[in-house]
Amino acid sequence: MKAVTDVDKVHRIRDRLRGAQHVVVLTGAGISAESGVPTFRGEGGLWREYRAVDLATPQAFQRDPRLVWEFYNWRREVLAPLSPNPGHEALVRLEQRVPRFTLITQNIDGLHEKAGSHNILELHGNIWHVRCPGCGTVTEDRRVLPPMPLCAGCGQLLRPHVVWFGENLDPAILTRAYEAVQRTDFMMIVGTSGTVEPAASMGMLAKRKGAWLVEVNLEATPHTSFYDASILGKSGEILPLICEAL
Ligand code: BV8
Ligand code: ZN
Repeated sequence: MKAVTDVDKVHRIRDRLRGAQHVVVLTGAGISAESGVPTFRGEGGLWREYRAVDLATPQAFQRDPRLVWEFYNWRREVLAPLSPNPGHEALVRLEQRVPRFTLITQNIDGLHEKAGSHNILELHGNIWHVRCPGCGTVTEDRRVLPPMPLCAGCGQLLRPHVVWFGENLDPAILTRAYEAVQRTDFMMIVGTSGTVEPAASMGMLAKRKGAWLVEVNLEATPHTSFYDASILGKSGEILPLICEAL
């Protein structure tokens, strides 16, 4: 069992959670790690000799769309058989037990939806969705895609419907995320290294607006010292402890 201090911390967090009116949870790649999904900056962040961040850009797609599609098709293949873990499932229960709940995720793996969460804001898109730059259509397509998938409508090369580095987030989704972050009275930040903007600054924005902040991560992050509580450990173990007996 975790050190006594962590048990006290869990109780303290639970007490806060009981009185919360609008809970916001922000998740990153760490919450999916126990499902077998490689994180972005951990050892899993590598594919062949490439760093994920170097392939997740419009420039990389412009330069070598076949390589970028190979990268995303590999990730879809890795993700397809994977299931949500107890961390995802604990957030589904939490959503049912608090007056208002908003789940903001940086993940594109679709595991929160697969677990049964409802009010999800996918800041960086979804790897199971493809978009045609020509006719703008976005479709969900879970099939194994060809090396260079083309739009059935206009024949243009499709792209993954995800937000690449240097691209703007969907304004509607970002607006809803900021509305939730500025209204929340309890925000939990789970499994993110806090390095990618604009998600990385959302915790501090909530804090400035008076929310109570807790971080769940294997390690400290650049923002840990500003939050009200931090529990170090696996989200698949800690979230069920926090969310049970509410
Ligand atoms: C934007 C989709 C306006 C794709 C992703 C210079 C030029 C251009 C832009 C910038 C620039 N400088 C800064 C920027 C802004 C840039 C940015 O922040 N760059 C960073 C790298 C410095 N941001 C953007 O470009 C964003 N757009 O700002 O638009 C704009 C426009 C033009 C110019 C300027 C600004 C768009 C960012 C979205 C990028 N797309 N994903 C894809 O996935 O293929 S981001 C990608 O990183 C994933 O979504 C991932 O979720 C996300 C963040 O990483 P984390 O989730 O935190 O994952 P990470 O591996 O880092 O950490 C995992 C954590 O979990 C660790 O802390 C670990 O300890 C913990 N953990 C592990 N296991 C567990 C665990 N915790 C608990 N339990 C466990 N079991
Ligand atoms: Zn098209």
